[in-house]
Amino acid sequence: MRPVVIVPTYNERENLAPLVSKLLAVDGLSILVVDDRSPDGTGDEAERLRALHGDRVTVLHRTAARGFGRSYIEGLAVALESGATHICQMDADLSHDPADLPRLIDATRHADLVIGSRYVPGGRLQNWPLRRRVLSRFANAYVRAIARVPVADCTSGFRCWRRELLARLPLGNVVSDGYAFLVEMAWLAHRANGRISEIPIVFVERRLGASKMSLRVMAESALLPWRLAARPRRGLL
Ligand SMILES: Nc1nc2c(ncn2[C@@H]2O[C@H](COP(=O)(O)OP(=O)(O)OP(=O)(O)O)[C@@H](O)[C@H]2O)c(=O)[nH]1
Ligand SMILES: [Mg+2]
Repeated sequence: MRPVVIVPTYNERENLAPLVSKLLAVDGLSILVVDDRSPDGTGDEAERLRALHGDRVTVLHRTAARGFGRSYIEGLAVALESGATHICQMDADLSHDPADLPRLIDATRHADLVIGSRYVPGGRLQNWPLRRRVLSRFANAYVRAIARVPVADCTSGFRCWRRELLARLPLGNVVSDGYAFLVEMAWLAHRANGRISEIPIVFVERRLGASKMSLRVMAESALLPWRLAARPRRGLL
């Protein structure tokens, strides 16, 4: 087994070292940081950690237009190319607990995509303001109703893929970038008849750094389910 975790970063300088040290405690896990030329020097910090920890840490410095989804598309290609058997995704801001990764990876024994979910029994949100809770709940209900993705938490960025499913998705056709990227990937997994399962996680609000949530991100998320619902079956999968 060769698991890799992809961590996109934009201005996460203070979060990266504690995150990487917790990830290194997960047996056999490799770490791929995808930084978008963060102005706060996260890229340099990632290089420092790579030098310190050697071949378990890889850093991708993007130069094209910045984007959460764009970063993942590049990271997923690199991870597949490297021969990873299990490809995990998580945020850098310590909202996702690295200690949950073995559970996520293990659950791929019975699924092609495992989602760390805040909205299945046992899942929870910690320290999220009411405004974010309502928005997130609404977003999930909206996506399920329109795009028909059978997932309780389709905007969760804590995931583990079996490489076989990921390798047959048309990653080059993915159109979205923010939260919508996570929805689009879950939708693709479902359309490809992938087995999707959710396991409960506790999501903790970031303590350091700033959120990248914006009006543009929300507008894109509002539009995407309609685009997915209208997407013809032929040609894309
Ligand atoms: N490479 C890259 N990473 C990004 C970009 N935008 C966000 N990220 C990273 O994606 C992850 C999730 O972004 P967050 O800002 O934490 O978004 P969020 O979790 O919805 O917001 P908060 O709950 O407020 O933290 C974090 O690791 C960010 O650093 C980007 O444009 N490029
Ligand atoms: Mg966050």
